[in-house]
Amino acid sequence: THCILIGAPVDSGQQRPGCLMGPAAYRVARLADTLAALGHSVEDRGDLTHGEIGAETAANPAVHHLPETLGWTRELARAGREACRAGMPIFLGGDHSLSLGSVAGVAQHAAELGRPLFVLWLDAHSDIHSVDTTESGNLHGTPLGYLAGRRGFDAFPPFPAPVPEENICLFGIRSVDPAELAALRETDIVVNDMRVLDEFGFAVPMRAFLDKVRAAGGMLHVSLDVDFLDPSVAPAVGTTVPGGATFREAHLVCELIHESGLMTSLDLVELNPFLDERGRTARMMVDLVGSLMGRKVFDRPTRSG
Ligand code: DIR
Ligand code: MN
Ligand code: MN
Ligand code: MN
Repeated sequence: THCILIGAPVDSGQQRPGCLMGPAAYRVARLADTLAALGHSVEDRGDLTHGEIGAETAANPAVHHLPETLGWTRELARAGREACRAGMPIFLGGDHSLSLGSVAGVAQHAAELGRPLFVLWLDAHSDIHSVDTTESGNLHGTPLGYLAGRRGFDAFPPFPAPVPEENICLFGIRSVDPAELAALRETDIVVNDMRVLDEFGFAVPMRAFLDKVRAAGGMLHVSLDVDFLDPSVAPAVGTTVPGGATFREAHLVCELIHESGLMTSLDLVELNPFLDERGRTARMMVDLVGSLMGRKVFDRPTRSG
């Protein structure tokens, strides 16, 4: 695979400074070498900036940094679409508001190819607020609402090709705000919350989703939020939630995704290296990318299909 690294030092989607150091931390943690060692070619396109920004405001007074977020969304959509034509974009965040743009670019590309896009959201949170419903005003809580084409995004460019609800899978969630719960209840989004994963394990629901993507001939965008992981293995994130995926569960999920051969783009988001000890979480994330891209951590035989 030709992997295209796109640094997105986005810090405007939440209020704890530090995510802007994420792309640098992934580079220091040897992401490119890890991919190259697995036989992939790697092209690092450096870091984006949010470009020129306006003075847009939102009706919801809680919302902050809207112009910056719009700037990032435009730049990421452009860069993402361009990268999709040349290989597999890996977006190095940056907080999760970067997915407003990364998925817009990927969706535009999929639409041009006439292929259905599927989105796998590995996260503690459901991120399905809109600009109107967010209580924190942190726009990192809104990308799923945008890419699903939901209302409440008048300030944003119309999403190029909204992802059908049944093509979206939430995986690992355990923190959902009331407005998000209401939103999820009116959609056909597949919700594999922690209760489901406790009961059925990680592999069964993951295989079910991947089978659906394969059957549809779909492209698969994976959005990996650091807080999908349990804080004990990935402490460097602003919004830790107890009860997340363990080291082994996370690697299992990544290996299953790799074995499916379906992933066509990837976001790595919410890493805040300033909260870490010696880059531990960055190294954990790079290790997971290794599993996503073909490394067998436990050297288990590959099960096909
Ligand atoms: C919360 C937290 N639902 C909010 N969201 C986070 O502020 O909207 N997403 N942390 O990753
Ligand atoms: Mn700022
Ligand atoms: Mn998130
Ligand atoms: Mn999260």
